[in-house]
Amino acid sequence: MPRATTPKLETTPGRRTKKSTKPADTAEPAEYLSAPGAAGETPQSTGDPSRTLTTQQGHPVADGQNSLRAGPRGPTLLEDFILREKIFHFDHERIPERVVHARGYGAHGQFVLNRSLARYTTADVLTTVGGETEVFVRFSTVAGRAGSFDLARDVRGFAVKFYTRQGNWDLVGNNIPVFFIQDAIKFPDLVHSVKEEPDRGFPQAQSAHDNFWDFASLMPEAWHMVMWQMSDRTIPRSFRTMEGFGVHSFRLVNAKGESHFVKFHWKPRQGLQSVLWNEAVKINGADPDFHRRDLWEAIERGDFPQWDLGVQIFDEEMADKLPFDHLDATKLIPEELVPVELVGTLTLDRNVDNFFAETEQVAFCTQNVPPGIDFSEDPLLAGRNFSYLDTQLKRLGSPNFTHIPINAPRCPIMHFQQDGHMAMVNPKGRANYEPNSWGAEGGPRENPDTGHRSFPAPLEGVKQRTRSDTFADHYSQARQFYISQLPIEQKHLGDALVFELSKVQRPDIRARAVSHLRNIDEDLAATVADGIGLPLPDAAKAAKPTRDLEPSERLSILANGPSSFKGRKLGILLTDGSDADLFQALVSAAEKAGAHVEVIAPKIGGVTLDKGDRVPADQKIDGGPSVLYDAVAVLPSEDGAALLARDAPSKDFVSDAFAHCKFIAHNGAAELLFDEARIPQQKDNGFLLLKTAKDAKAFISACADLRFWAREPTVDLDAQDAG
Ligand code: HDE
Repeated sequence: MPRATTPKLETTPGRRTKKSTKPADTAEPAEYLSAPGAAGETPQSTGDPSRTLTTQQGHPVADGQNSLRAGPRGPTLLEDFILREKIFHFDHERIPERVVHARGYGAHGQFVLNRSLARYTTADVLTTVGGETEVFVRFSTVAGRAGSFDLARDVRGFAVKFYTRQGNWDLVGNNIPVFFIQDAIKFPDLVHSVKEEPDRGFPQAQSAHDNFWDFASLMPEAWHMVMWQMSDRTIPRSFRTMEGFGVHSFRLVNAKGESHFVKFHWKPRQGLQSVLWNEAVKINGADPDFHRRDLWEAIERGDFPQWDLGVQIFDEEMADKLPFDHLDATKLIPEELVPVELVGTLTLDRNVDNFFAETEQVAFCTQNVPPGIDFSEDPLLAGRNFSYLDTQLKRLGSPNFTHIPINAPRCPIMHFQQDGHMAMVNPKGRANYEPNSWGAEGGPRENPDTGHRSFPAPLEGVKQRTRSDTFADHYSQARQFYISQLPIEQKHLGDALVFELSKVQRPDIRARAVSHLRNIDEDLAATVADGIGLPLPDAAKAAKPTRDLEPSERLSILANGPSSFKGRKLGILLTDGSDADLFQALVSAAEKAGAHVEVIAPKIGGVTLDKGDRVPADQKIDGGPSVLYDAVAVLPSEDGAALLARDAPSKDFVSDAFAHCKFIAHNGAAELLFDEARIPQQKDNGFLLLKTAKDAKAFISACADLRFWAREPTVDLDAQDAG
């Protein structure tokens, strides 16, 4: 009798901290060789009644391999309810993917408050110090479909659902603190322009096409965000190395009913880090799931990512003094003007049990705020508060989407709403209305002391369709962002604009885009015009002249990087006969620094080191290109190097690591491979020759800088042109 392979049906997902990546039961190949069902055999049967396969209605299934037929070669019978139920359910497996942010990845964790904000708010989640609040976080890209690749140049969503004791709080943010548009009425146009062009259905997950740049070049308000989008912020190394921002101003309301404005920030303890564009393009081919795999693996190995929640709190008086309108979502408040105070820590420590049930069905709504948190009059936020609830009905198909476990509040829920599709939790008792006179049996009542009260902001005005004059400075903060970047980051930003505009077919759109850059930075405009071979156009007409704001260090990625190699991945290329001592020294130095090591070898079965030890490989060379690693070590034996020097993927491995400014540890034998890959004989300081265990330690400490940027001007055509 063959061993069982039937998966166990779990109705309640259990909490797990550490999971094996191997299936619980692994079928022996021999099981698949026997023809299932021949002569009435039931090859998957276990004999264990508690593991019996059933239909959705609970009927035990005797044979799940063969449909009911009139004779072995006759027609299939309509009577086969097991077949029909299975196909019926399969036909309806998909729900509409999100219109934006379709591709995402989620994880569970907790938020712990370290500092009370009771002075400003009554929200329990922000006032109970030491209080632990369960959270679910979903990271996403915006433009691509659910099956697109992770390293698109795109904004990342950073949506957090806090299951607080006063109801769910959804902080639905991005990894960029500003947005493209000021008014919700432009959102469908923005999204249509960046998505696939409607006639041809491409390009997928890319802003590098005519429609996006046509729209952006006609929307001066978009150009602050365009600067962020063209920076390396949109090609993060990992979800773990991104900041998050609530973007809008919200209100905090305290027990006295006083209101302060607040902007929310997430600061990654892992430090900020991005990849290079040329690397991103290659990662998409090598591992389209690069970001989701990274998060999954980090959590599985217990390297739990953490972010600090920061708040910028300011009152109406301060708001009036700011040199721009905080209700305009295309503006940020520089941290030099209003400091970010860190008040709590988010830790992601549990992967999902089921991607669909949790990551796909999670329904964030910006309107979900507990008492003590309220909205500002940001016109974009008002539109969002309508849109998110509306879209959940379309996606999840029922107003009862809060009954789905991932969306259900963890605090008591008492109301008189009832019925509808898939109603799982219905009110008990006779009273389904209020007020009623059924006394204690009559269900819940409102509570003026603890219930949500909107801040009574005095409002007045003429009903009109208009944009405030205080929203009219479109370029000053775009310039501030650009001048806050380090030179290498400014170069990447210019390269990105040249890349994107070179994919635009209409020269007039390219020129109109560059006309905005002249209002941001003349050097940048000249570099980009030159990069796309265009005479410098006139500057775009500005609603308000650009002002010179002070640079802000917090806007740079490189100025806010990590201080160690912790949480990063080192790829070690080995062959048969590689030096066992050097390999061991490198592995222990990396692990001591909290880094993760993968072995890349000519065969997945692994290699035999010089002392006879067998080391299994994590990747075969062509499945583990160097773009998947933060730093690499190339340690072949003499014979192994001769072999690799003839192999194209091995040459790509080292030439890409070189071109992407990675730190490269190597032994003497690797020189042959470097020569064949045309790496200059004169090695820069990003190369470290490993001779002893001590050298391994020095290499890992050098890797804390993540990249050897001084190399970039020597390997990049655009930089050489500019120079
Ligand atoms: Fe969204 N946005 N958005 N958005 N957004 C959605 O909601 C919308 C905006 C953001 O992981 C949709 O459930 C409008 C800003 C994230 O499930 C939809 C406007 C910011 C996610 C929607 C905006 C965001 C969404 C699509 C302009 C950063 C993914 C499916 C008024 C602060 C959440 C869904 C997740 C998702 C509408 C602008 C972030 C259609 C109308 C600004 C992170 O409702």
